[in-house]
Amino acid sequence: MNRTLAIVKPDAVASGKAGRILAHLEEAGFTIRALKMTHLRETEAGRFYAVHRERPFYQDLVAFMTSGPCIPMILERENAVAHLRETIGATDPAEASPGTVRALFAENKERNAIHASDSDENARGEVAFFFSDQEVLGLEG
Ligand code: 3AN
Repeated sequence: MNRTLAIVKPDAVASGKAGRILAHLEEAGFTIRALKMTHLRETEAGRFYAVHRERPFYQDLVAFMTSGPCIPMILERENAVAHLRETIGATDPAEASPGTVRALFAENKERNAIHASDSDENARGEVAFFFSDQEVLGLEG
């Protein structure tokens, strides 16, 4: 078993899709091990998406991610990172496979309902971004 980080993004929270997305993730075999609702500040969203700083969509992405509350969570299942990427679908919902979270719930390439870590290393960093050592250690039981 291993873990990854997902975020239900502000578009999905604002349009009342968070519950359906969580149900979809559970039906895909993920266990929700930790979850919170938070409203990112500009500096936090900028830090989270620092790898995209030079991209033309960066300012809009930061504005979107700070536009309302989002729901970061730690998800567990075997091969968690790869399975979650498969479960959420392509960045652009128009290209996402039928039945994926983005095909079902995303509005467009930017307002695309959900984030998922893209490697084990990034998953560890992103878990640490949103959850304290105490919250994560508490999971070890
Ligand atoms: P993914 O979320 O599928 O890993 P990334 O890491 O390439 O995609 O992009 C991070 C986020 O930046 C996306 N979830 C999306 O919200 C936004 N984004 C990516 N590409 C574009 C684009 N061409 N136009 C607008 N927003 C984009």
